[in-house]
Formats: sequence, C-alpha cells, structure tokens
Amino acid sequence: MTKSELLYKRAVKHLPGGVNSPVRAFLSVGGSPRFIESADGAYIYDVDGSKYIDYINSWGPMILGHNHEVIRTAVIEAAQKGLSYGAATEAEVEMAELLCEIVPCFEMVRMVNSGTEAVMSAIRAARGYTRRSKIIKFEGCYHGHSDGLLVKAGSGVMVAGIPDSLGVPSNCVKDTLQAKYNDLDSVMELFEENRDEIAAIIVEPVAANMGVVLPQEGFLQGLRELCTKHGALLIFDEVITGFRLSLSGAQGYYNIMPDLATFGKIIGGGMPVGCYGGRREVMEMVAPVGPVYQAGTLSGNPVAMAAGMAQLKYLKEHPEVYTKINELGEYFRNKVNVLFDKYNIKYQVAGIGSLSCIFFANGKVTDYETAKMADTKEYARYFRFMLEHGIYIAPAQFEAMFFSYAHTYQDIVDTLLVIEQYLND
Ligand code: KE4
Repeated sequence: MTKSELLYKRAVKHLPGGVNSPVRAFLSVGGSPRFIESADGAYIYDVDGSKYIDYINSWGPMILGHNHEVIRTAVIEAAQKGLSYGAATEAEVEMAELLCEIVPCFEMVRMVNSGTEAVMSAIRAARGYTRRSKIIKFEGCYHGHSDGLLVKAGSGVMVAGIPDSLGVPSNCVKDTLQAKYNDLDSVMELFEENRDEIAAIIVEPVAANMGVVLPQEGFLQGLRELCTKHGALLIFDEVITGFRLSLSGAQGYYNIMPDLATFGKIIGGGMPVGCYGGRREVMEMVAPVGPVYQAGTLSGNPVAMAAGMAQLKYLKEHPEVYTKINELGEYFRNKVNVLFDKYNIKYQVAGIGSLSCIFFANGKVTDYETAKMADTKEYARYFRFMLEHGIYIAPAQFEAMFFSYAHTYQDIVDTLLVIEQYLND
C-alpha cells in the first residue's frame, strides 16, 4: 500500500469520509485520495513523493502559485509578532482600505473566515436591510454549506447526487427560491409570485460549481435591473471570480454593480479568509453599529490578513499576472478544442480567463440541467488517467480548473499531451 492509502485507512476512522471537505475524498471519481505533503509554484507533491502539475490550486486561492515568497515572508513576519489577539489590529484597517479601494461595490466590508460565512452573513444583512425574508439562488450554484443555501447546490452537493442536504429542516429552506441560471424569465416569475417579499438575489456571476458556465449576454444586467425594479439587493458571490476574472472581479469585468459581494479564496492568499461588503447603508446594518448580528473570533486574524494583503498588493502592482493567466487559460481551451476536432469528439471545453473546465457532455452547457447531462463516469476515467500521469485536476466533474501565475506554457503542453494520450487510449 502507498503512504496515501495507509493514511486514508487511518483517516476514515476519525474523519467522516477521511476528509475535512467532501470533494477531497475522490468518491465521485474512485481511487484513494492523494495526501499532499508540500507544494511549490505550479506543482504539488504527495506523501509518496509523486509530483503533479496542480490545476486545483486549493480551489482558487493560489493564483500566484504555491509557496510564493512574498506571501510566505509576510506570514512568517506576522506570526513572529503573535497569532491572534481577539482585538482590533492595524492589519484589518489596511485590508479594509485595500478591499474598498479595489472592489467596485465596496464602501464597507466585514472580514470573516470562509466563503460560507461571507455568503451567510451577506444574506442576513440583505434580509435585515430590506426587512424581507425570501432569497433567489440559481440551480447548480454553490454558495457554501449554510442551511438556507443547500438547495440544488453545485460543487460537492451536485456530484454527490444529494440535491438537498439531510439535517436541514424544511423551514430553513422555505424562503430559498430556485431560478434557472441564464434564464431571466424564471427570475421574473419568482418576483411576480413573491411580490415585495424577495430580499436578494445571490448569484455566481460566472458559475464555477456546476463546471464553468458563463453568464449569457444580458443575464447579469437583467438581474441588476430586476433587483432595482423590485427593491431587492443583488449579491455577487465572487468567492471564485473575485480577483480572478480581473483585479476588480466579475463586477469589474462585466461592469455590473451589485449591492453586496462576497469573497473568499484569493483574498486570503491560502489562509482561511472571507469577507462580505457593499453599499454603506446596507453594511451599517451590521453589528455593532446596526441590528444585524454577525461575529467571529478569528475574523481579521492578523496572520491571515498579512497573507491576503501580500497577495492582493502583488496582484494590484503586477497586472501582468492577469495577462499571463488569461493567456494560459485561452491557450489551453483552444488546444483542447483542436484535439476534440482531431479525434471528432463532441465534448465541451468551457471557461473564461484562467478558469476552465471540460464537460464530458455532447451539448453546450448553459445551466444546471445541461450540466447534469455530463457523463460523470467518463469524467472519472479521465480524472484517474490524468492523475496517473502527474496531472492533478478536480476530482469531480462539476468543478473548475484554475491556472496560476506559476504555470508555464510547457506545463500546459505537457498537460495537453496527456489529454491526447487519454483520447487515444
Ligand atoms: P468556503 O466556505 O468553502 O470557503 O466557500 C464556499 C463557497 C462559496 N461560494 C462559492 C462560489 C464557492 O465556490 C465556494 C466554495 N468552493 C468550493 C469549490 N467548488 C470549495 C471546495 C470545497 O468545498 O472543498
């Protein structure tokens, strides 16, 4: 048995599924999960010494690549002064100023510790501000694991085939309305059926948890107009797109101004960080200045702030990062399409900038229903072949590939060679 297999045998005794997050268990793709020992640049190394080109990048945070010197140095310096105080620090003020300078809709921000916490809190703020209870989410979008959002969610929920989660009482989701991604009519109908009752729409401006599904022309603008018309707040869940699609995220890329936005991943530089923010009049509803309660012992943790600020400052000062990672993503998608044409394969390669995915589906994927047409068994075979050949991609069809500043064109060429071998296999 490999060291990973031995570790997995131990892990399942004391961790549900042997993991601390379901997608890591490889359940939808088979085989034993790899236990990672270290990472550097574009590569990760498992406990058996195997090296992989990494396209997960911790599900997005490692946009500069693993173990970047600027972030490592900042973390070590901060840690030498102390790990956590449970009191206000200058680092939190600097982070708030930086985020409000860069994120178009941010007038105020509150730091939290995960994307789940950011989304849960933003929805509470929206409900408090509007004095309304209902929210609209989209089938196949994933916004973390808080009770009210585990309804037809994407990511691990989708691949596990559990459309909703056990343990979530029906009255926790009765106010969660489901619309179809890229279908404005389905949203208009909900507003008509629930007039003056909808507090907010929450949307992934680029859906990346049912595979990568782009917003069709007019979709995001239509959501903006419907929210304004009906007095609801538009919340962009930018946990994946934030600081990835551009320095100003999807809201800058598509030039759509949400009322609130949520972030995670990249703003922590690999440390547990999330945040929510937006219009001052909404955020001033949040305790202690307002009646919407939200708190967190480690929120704004100084070491995590140091990691996040180091990464965000680097991204702000080096626009060439986006030029390169977008070109890598585009190059990859174009070359995969060349391979599909060469072998007369009808699968779909999707993506935008440094976010990509391959759907093992013969038709165009535009929403949850068409994403579910993907052949997850074929994807599992593809995943295992890639892993055996040193390429680490998402262990589930309904996820994304993340390109980092550390990836080289040679890495992409090497990856494409393995994909061609698979198609020839
Ligand atoms: P976290 O609580 O996992 O930090 O963030 C939840 C979340 C919120 N919103 C969006 C758009 C997200 O993609 C996520 C989390 N993304 C998944 C990857 N699909 C995290 C990976 C995992 O669950 O292990």
